Amino acid sequence: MSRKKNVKGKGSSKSPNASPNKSKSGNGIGAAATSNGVVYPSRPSLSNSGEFYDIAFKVMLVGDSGVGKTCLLVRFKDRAFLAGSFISTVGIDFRNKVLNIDALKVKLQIWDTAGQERFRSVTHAYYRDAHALLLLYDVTNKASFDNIKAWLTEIHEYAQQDVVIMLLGNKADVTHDRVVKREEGENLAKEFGVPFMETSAKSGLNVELSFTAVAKELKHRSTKAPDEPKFQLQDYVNKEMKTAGCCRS
Ligand SMILES: Nc1nc2c(ncn2[C@@H]2O[C@H](COP(=O)(O)OP(=O)(O)OP(=O)(O)O)[C@@H](O)[C@H]2O)c(=O)[nH]1
Ligand SMILES: [Mg+2]
Repeated sequence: MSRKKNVKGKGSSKSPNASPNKSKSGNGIGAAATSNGVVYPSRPSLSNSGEFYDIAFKVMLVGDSGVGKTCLLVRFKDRAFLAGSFISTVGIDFRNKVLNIDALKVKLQIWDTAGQERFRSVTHAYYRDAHALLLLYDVTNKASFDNIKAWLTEIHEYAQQDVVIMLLGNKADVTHDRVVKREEGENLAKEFGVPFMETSAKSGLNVELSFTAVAKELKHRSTKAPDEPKFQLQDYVNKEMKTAGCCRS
C-alpha cells in the first residue's frame, strides 16, 4: 500500500464500492446474488488483482489513530512492515486479498479507515456494508484501549447487527513500553462477547490468523446447512493462536 495520503480507495475506478450507497450486487465484485449481505458470484469471478474467487466479503479495520491498522493490512497483504515515520491515513482506503478457505476462494475486500476523529463521518458511511470489523487498540497506548468501549458503541450504531467483530491488541512485539496486559484485552473481549487476539504488524504475530479466522467465520455462515453446528471463532483462534514472545506469522 502506498503511504501517500489519499482520500478514497485506491483510484475510484478500481474501487468496487466507492460510494457506500451503491447496492452490493452492482458493486463490481462480480456478484450475481446477495443473501444476508453476502456476495455470491454466479460463477468464479475475477478480482482486481486478476485472481479468481468464489465468494466475497467486506472487512473493515477500525480503532484509534496510530494503533497500526494500515501496518496490519500491509503486513497481511504484502508481508512487509511499514517502519519509519507514521503517516496517518486520510479518509479510507482498501486492498483485496483472496484466501483459500476449505476449498473455496474467499475474497476479502479490506477497508482501512482513518482513526482520526475528523474522518469519523466518512467512515460511518462504510460500516453498514461491512461483514466483519477488526477493532484494534495499541498495547502501548492506554487511551486506545480505553476507547474500545466507545468504538463498540459506534459499531453497534452504524454496522449491521450480525457483523463479525474481533478485538485485536496490536504492537504485541513491544515489551518495555507495554501498558495494556494481555489479560485486560481478554477480559474486555469477554465482557463484550467478542473474540480476541494480540497481534504485531511488525513481527507478523497472528496477522494472517486474524484475517483467516474472520474469513472462515464468514464463509461458514454463508455456506452452512441449517443443521450444521456454528463455526466457533474463538475456539479456532485459541487453537491456532500464538502468544507474544513466540512467533507465528
Ligand atoms: N512496534 C510496532 N509498531 C507498529 C506496529 N504496527 C504499527 N506500528 C507503528 O505505529 C505507527 C502507526 O501505524 P499505522 O498503521 O500507520 O496506524 P493507523 O492505525 O493506520 O493510524 P491512522 O491511519 O491514523 O488511523 C507507525 O509508526 C507504525 O510503524 C506493530 O505491530 N509494532
Ligand atoms: Mg492508517
